[in-house]
Amino acid sequence: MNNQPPSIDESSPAPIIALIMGSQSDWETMHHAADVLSALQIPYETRIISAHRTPKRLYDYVGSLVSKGFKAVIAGAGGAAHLPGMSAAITRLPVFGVPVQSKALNGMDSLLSIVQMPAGIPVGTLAIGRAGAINAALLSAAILANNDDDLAERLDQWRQRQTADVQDQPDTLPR
Ligand code: RP5
Repeated sequence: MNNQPPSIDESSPAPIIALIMGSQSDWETMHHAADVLSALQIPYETRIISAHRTPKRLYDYVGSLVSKGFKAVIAGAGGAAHLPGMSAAITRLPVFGVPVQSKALNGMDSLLSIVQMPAGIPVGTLAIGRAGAINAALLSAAILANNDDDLAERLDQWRQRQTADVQDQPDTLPR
């Protein structure tokens, strides 16, 4: 399990996915998206950006993504989770929102904050928690694969491996 943000390697290709989160505490969920992006060899960049605590960082960073060649944003946040929606307000890039499971309301607050966007500013909202983080990465990959045959091949292989890993019958449990 990758529990540390990846170190920046200047020799790696320029990032095309911005993987942002509202707090260090979100990394426990969002590293699952990072793991999938790494497995599919999609270059990404991670940032902690809070819509509430660091609004200037949000405007500066998300506002610069198009000119830097990024293709999509994955944004994870919990509670009053305004990061995905505000990111979508700032950039025309597709934004995928991951509701982080909150302590107080189990992530329902995060989910509703992210999914209930007003018409005109879309956020593609995924499931609460780990599943949402993984699927945000896979959805980003699926979109990028439309214009990248090598990535399409890697994504097909990833899906075939997943299918092959499902056993026909359950293991017997110890009684
Ligand atoms: C949100 O508040 C973050 O996205 C996080 O999920 C939540 C709690 O943040 P911390 O208090 O753990 O920094 O902004």
